[in-house]
Amino acid sequence: MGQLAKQSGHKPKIGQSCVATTRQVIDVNVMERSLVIIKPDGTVRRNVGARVLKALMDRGYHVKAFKEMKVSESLARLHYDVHKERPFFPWLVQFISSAPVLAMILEADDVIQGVRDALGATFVQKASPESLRGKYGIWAGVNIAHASDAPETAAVEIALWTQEGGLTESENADNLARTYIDKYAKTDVDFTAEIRNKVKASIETGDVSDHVLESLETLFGEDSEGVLESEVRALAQAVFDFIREEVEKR
Ligand code: RTP
Ligand code: MG
Repeated sequence: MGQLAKQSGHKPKIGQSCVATTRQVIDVNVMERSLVIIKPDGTVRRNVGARVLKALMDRGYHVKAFKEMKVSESLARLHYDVHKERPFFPWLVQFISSAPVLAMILEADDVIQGVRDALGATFVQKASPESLRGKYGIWAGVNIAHASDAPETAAVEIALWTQEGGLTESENADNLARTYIDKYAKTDVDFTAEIRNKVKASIETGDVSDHVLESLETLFGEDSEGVLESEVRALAQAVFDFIREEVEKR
């Protein structure tokens, strides 16, 4: 928001101009921003994460901040505070903090709805096959990415991840994201179908043996350059715990 508009407390809509008392017209043509997180199931699988990032950048979004980071339990709890009464909240905190994520601020007109459209429906089995969750998501809420859902939540999330997550705006962020894509989107390694089949079959047959956990560790570890083994294991464990909860519900 323009400086004067900020000082006066007046909140013009995005794209409006604001007439100051001095009759000087201040441009408040600020572009919309969204906080986007490529979740651990995307980040650990390097080629998949890089392809999701590329698909978003190919839509013309500017990357204003970019950071690969581990999410602390406290940041996870604050980020998903809106869901704190839901039964899946403890699992969600475990999942998002299991292994590194890619946190970023994207900027463009209509970026909030645009990213959500690109991701597709929340639950992977309901996401259209062309959407990013439809292409790369694993199952249900193991769904590749988070994206802000409204300008107000975007502002709160950006402030939270800046203050508690150390996400900082930088002139270099767009370049960092492009370097990441160049580094990791080189291969065609994609075990989405294998991981999905494993999860689906385990839920359907009620198989929660150690063998399933070991397979998930192997599959998540196939393309995980630079990710610690303990982080790959923690991600596999989060997905395995999701399977166990689904089996218990049946
Ligand atoms: P996100 O916040 O991650 O962008 O996803 P969203 O807006 O599409 O969905 P939301 O309702 O905000 O849910 C946040 C995340 O919680 C997990 N979830 N699990 N087991 C369940 O019933 C359930 N419901 C939601 C998903 O990981 C979802 O992305
Ligand atoms: Mg949400």
